[in-house]
Amino acid sequence: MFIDCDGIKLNAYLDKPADNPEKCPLCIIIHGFTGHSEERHIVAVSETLNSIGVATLRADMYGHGKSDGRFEDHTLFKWLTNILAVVDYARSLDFVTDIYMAGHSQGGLAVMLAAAMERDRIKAIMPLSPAAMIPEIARSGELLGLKFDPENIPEEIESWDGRKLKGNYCRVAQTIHVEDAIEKYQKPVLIVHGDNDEAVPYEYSVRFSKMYKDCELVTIPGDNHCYDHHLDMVTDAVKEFMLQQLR
Ligand code: FER
Repeated sequence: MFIDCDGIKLNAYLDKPADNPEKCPLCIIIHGFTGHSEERHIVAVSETLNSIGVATLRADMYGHGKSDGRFEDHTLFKWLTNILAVVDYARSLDFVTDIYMAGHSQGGLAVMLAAAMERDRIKAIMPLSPAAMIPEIARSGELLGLKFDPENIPEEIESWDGRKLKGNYCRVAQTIHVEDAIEKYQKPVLIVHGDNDEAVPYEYSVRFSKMYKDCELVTIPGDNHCYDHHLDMVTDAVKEFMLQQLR
């Protein structure tokens, strides 16, 4: 299934709870940088939500998974425009009651930013190991562990997997102020983060979680960026938080 975003086709997966209720809430789920909607941790979160009566809408973002666009051309602005289109699509579905959002890493950051824009429509959010430090490190002249002059942005940055990322990614990231988005979104937030994360340091979630008005931080002890050790603890945290919201 595809969701149109101004002529860009976004590959998406809509999954309803097994008993196929007439009406139910829906949670949008967004993958991370270089990721996609069929990753193990994304599917696990989706299946957990389906098991407690919540439909899910997993969408591949611009330049990722089976969506249109080239990886090297993706920016946070494009992802945010994508998420606005995904929310509009979710709102157009007759069976949907309340809408929630979850996102992993760069998808977690994108969800934090989009939730501020859609604060009247999104009932709660779950940023998982959110890469919320990207804008500030981009301003200081660092991305993907590579250092550069923040006033003379390189044409290209090489990603972990050897793929190139254009400088526009950095130009966009430098303009974003996560603190403003955090202040704007005053509804419930669950942040989940492994304290041995090799890609996004856990300490950022300690800091950002304190800035939200209503945020719970669940720490996954010893776990890494994609929860290779305790994915069950991640899905338990998601389940418990969502059951609280549904009460
Ligand atoms: C970075 C650190 C983490 C970065 C991106 C990420 C583009 C995103 C990780 C993810 O989404 O899994 O420096 O720069």
